[in-house]
Amino acid sequence: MKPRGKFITLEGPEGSGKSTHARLLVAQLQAGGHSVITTREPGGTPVGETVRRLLQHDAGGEGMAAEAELFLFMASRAQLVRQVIAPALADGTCVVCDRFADSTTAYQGYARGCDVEKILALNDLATGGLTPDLTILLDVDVKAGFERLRHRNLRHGVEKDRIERETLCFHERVRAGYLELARRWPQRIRVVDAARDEDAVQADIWELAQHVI
Ligand code: T5A
Repeated sequence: MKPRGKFITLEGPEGSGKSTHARLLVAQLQAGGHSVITTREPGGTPVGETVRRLLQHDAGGEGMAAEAELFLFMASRAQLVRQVIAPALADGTCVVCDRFADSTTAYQGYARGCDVEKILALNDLATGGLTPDLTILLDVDVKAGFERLRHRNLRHGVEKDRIERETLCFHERVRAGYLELARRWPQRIRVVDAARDEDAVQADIWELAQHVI
């Protein structure tokens, strides 16, 4: 039987560089001869991508109750784990995921105000108990992250989505919530200073990844 693949997640506030560094990490793993796939949350499956549209840009998502939002993220996650992540890991493939369960605890828990301990229990149900081997928390000042997003969105001609439009205070609570999670699970969640240039950030990520693969 093949050894189980490793599961690495990237987390952090808006514009911290998760997608950029997920791509770079996958390229490094592939160059090292590892079998690896990448996916994202919300999304990564037909169910998840449909949920993503409702959560982010679809006018039908405006005015959504906090609990409805919470369960939509959980629904996307439950499908992604069963359809994509668990089968890949069982096949010996590494999985790099752009956001996972900690996002819900940070955004819907610490920032939105849903009960954090209940969210942890719901995450356990949605993931079937699957926990990442390593979570990279890309920590960046909220305003600096939004400045990066502004430039990126201008280049691509896209508007802020529903959650990006939340207040600065909301996003400060997201960042503080993530740092609280890193204090709670210091072995799994490793904080990387994402205010630095891409090469410096990626070097730290690669060093951390090598400890688990
Ligand atoms: N959400 C998600 C919840 O509320 N609950 C949940 O449970 C989950 C799963 C998802 C939204 O959903 C919320 C959180 C989010 O609001 P999304 O579109 O997937 O939204 O976007 P995010 O995951 O938030 O990603 P962002 O769009 O914020 O950006 P990234 O991926 O963090 O950043 P990236 O890589 O696109 O980089 C942004 C720009 O910065 C540059 C890049 O080139 C790019 O232009 N950059 C750097 N510049 C300088 N130095 C560096 N080190 C840089 N790294 C990247």
